Amino acid sequence: MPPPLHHVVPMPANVSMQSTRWFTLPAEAQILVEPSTPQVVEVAEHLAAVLRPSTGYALPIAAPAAGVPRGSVRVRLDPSGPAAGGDEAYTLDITDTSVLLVARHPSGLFRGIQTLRQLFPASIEARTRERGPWRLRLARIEDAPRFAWRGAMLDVSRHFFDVDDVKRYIDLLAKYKLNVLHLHLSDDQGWRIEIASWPRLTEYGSTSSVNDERGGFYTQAQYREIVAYAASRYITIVPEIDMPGHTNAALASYPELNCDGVAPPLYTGIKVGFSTLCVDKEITYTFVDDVVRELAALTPGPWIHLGGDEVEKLTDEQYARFVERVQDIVAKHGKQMVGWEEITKARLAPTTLVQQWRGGGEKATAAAAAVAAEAVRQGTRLIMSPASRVYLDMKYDATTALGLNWAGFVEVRDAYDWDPVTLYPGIAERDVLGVEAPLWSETLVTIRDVEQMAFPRIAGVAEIGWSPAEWRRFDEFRQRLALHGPRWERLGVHYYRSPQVPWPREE
Ligand code: TNX
Repeated sequence: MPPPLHHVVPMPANVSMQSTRWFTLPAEAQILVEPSTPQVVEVAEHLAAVLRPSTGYALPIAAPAAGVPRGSVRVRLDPSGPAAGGDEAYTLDITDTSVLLVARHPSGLFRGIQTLRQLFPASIEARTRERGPWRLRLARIEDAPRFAWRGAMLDVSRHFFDVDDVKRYIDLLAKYKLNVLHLHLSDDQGWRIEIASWPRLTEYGSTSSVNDERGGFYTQAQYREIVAYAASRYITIVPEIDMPGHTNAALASYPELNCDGVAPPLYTGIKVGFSTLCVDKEITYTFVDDVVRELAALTPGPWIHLGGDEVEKLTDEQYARFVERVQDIVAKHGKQMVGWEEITKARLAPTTLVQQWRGGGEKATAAAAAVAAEAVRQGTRLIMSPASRVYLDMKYDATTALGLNWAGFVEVRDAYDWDPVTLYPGIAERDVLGVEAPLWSETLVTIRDVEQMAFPRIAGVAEIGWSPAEWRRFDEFRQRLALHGPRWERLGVHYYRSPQVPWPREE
């Protein structure tokens, strides 16, 4: 029997008790932090920030005094708590008199408050005072993620999204317990991160975008701000500098990176595969070393993504040698490399991660399976992003205005109804580090466009990453998902009203 919690996405791993009785949040409720360390208080503040505007309650954050006042919400860090499930595991006990959230690590507390907010009525998400009553069904939830990497990728190169847009996306990802945001920071159409040792990358290479609609870049200070914002939501930023292909913006900025020493013009189209760094010149490796060194210094997370996709201008041998050299550069700067699946043509370190992206549906599945098998043979772990399942830039159906369709249409069911381990033969649970939903922005100009493509599909991807495979059924999921429509409306999220989901008319 699947856990019968009808609102929560992703579905919790284990709901060991559920009653028809209610806990009611009283107006004088407190949020008790145990202990009152800065990280626990920060999580409690996140919870208070959700609950205060809609309830109108003061919800002071306090250290527990003698006894637990009725109606308290207790947020407790307990390093001796259950070890199973890793740092993000938590338990949530809702009794008639209190709510108790326990985790070994603050990230578990943060994941737990996402569950708690979803257990309240949708109007809890409003930023205006709402009526209540603010009730929760009595329950005991023991929850932990299936996969360690539950990611989303945002392409800020084809069109640029500013710091506030990225923060908004981070907030939306956090609600669904995603824990990785991969930023695609460079491509043919624009370079988006300040690199002090190569200033023309942004002075010149950031000024273009697809159709010249939206260029720009992050200063290093702005990038740090994004990293810190994500970290406070227990989301790791994985920066990507795509190479050796997808580099026109860099090649246009520095003639010496080109084999013929001539800088091409900036590029505003959407074709792929035509550009490459000059892999036989030493300056190319000086360039990569500088970029990786600066990026590694700005990035606390363990990973640097170096792309590696869709290179048409090199032989396999040239390509493999390049990948092996840049893999060493990433290691030298203390990070682990991530690359798109093409990097399996090279000899990979066991710590390198391979992001599988082609196939997923009928098309090209044999080739995708072969790549996945090669990654496993080399002892590297996989991040699964099969295009015909989780490319959020694919149109939902023939009527979708935004997006592309080279991998087919991707409706809510397609994005949900597959499994990262069984999609291709010969892959075991331990070979898969997780799942990630890329959002390429050739056709997306505003954050509204991004939301329209991401929601609701990304909630399904989040569930694939978090919830036990054995309970997942699309027919049940779509009922639960439907209840998130009213939440997104409260939050001003532009989402696609898929005909596959039984959206409620009014709450
Ligand atoms: C393929 S996926 C690409 C991107 C495009 C995307 C559009 C991958 C590694 N490369 O360059 O933006 O398709 O869907």
